Amino acid sequence: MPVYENPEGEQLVEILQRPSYDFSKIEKVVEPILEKVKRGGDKALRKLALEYDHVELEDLWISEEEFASAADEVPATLKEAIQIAYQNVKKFHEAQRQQQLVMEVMPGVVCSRRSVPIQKVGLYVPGGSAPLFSTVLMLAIPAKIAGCEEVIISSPTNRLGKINPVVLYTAQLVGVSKVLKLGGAQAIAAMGYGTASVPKVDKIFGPGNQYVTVAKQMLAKQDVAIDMPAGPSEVMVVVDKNSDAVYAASDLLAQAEHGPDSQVILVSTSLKKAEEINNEVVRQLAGLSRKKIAEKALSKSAIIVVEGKKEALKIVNDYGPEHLIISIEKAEKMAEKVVNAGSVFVGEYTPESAGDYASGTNHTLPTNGWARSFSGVSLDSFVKNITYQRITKEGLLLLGPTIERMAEAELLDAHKNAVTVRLNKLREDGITG
Ligand code: HSO
Ligand code: ZN
Repeated sequence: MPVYENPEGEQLVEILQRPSYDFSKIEKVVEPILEKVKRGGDKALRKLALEYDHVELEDLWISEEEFASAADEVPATLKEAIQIAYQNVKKFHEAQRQQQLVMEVMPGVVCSRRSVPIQKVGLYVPGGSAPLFSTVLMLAIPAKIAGCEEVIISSPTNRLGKINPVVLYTAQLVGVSKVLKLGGAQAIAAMGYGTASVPKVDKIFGPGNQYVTVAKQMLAKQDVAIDMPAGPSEVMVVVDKNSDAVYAASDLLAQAEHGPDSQVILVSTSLKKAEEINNEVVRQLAGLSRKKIAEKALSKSAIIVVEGKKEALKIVNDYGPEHLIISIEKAEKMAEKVVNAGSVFVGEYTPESAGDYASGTNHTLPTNGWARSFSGVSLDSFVKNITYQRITKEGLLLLGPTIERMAEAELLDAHKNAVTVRLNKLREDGITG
């Protein structure tokens, strides 16, 4: 990894620059797929599955038998691990429930706020080189806790029309029984537009390749919500002269193995430690099964050496990483001052992998600098808050004149009138508050 010592100004901006993509080519591929599904429904979905995934789908949905046999294919030790992760993620997300807010703002003016589940959600779970069954936990658990009425999962099959059994086992564990055998942009289109057999959902969640990402973005411009804008996964690791080089290198590589465009940045307050970690990365890389992928990601990553903690923190907050690992002495102190990051891993014994799988936090996080304004997926992502108000006669007598004055100043007569007609009636009836 290239090492930069105390970079400033334009050089620093350049180092921290994320890759920019020209999605116009992908849009040209995705647009007709969306159109075909919109018009052709289930028939189009079958045709697209044959064309793109080389699979003949009789039924678009996983059957009960397929579910049952999937569980038999998962080793008991993996089942146990998934169950522990399930419990932790469930505990942490259940605690995110919000109390209903009811407040008498003025005498006779009661406002309240109630959180209500988004009724229909579609969760995309990628297949491909590494089927991320952990994503089923991260999306379906909060959906279930929120009480979404319809929760569907879509995941691509192999050429035999089979979805990874661990994905199916996890779906079953979480209580999702509707799993679509679809991948790519057509899966997103199916859930976004709805077909004869696929319900149209209100919000689509989940990671995916560039086709999936673009399809989500295109649908978001129509009448479907999406979880957040997506970009390649990122980690920033902060170390000092006493940090453990083996641990830091392992964290950098855990991120790098995700994909060739993964963003990996080490920020060190010590040049010596930075060099030690750099050598350690090379040593550990040699033994990885996804060495080629990690190598590509590392070639575009960076090591930034800074004067001290203050400078390191500034870089963290300027960059706004999806994952931030603080592996320095008194890590909590720096953690408190972080204002831009998706999820923070505090201390040497807190690898990102813990949050990716099993500690309880969600792993669907904002990338590409969106951590400045977006939160990761949580229970909140699956609910919306409806506000209510109820005003009594006395309340309107009290607040009415304020509303009338404001409406008049905005030159909106009808608004004013909606209050005036009521106040007149109350006065007529001799009600004066
Ligand atoms: N680091 C990924 C999540 C993940 N890692 C799933 C392994 N499996 C994005 O936060
Ligand atoms: Zn990961």
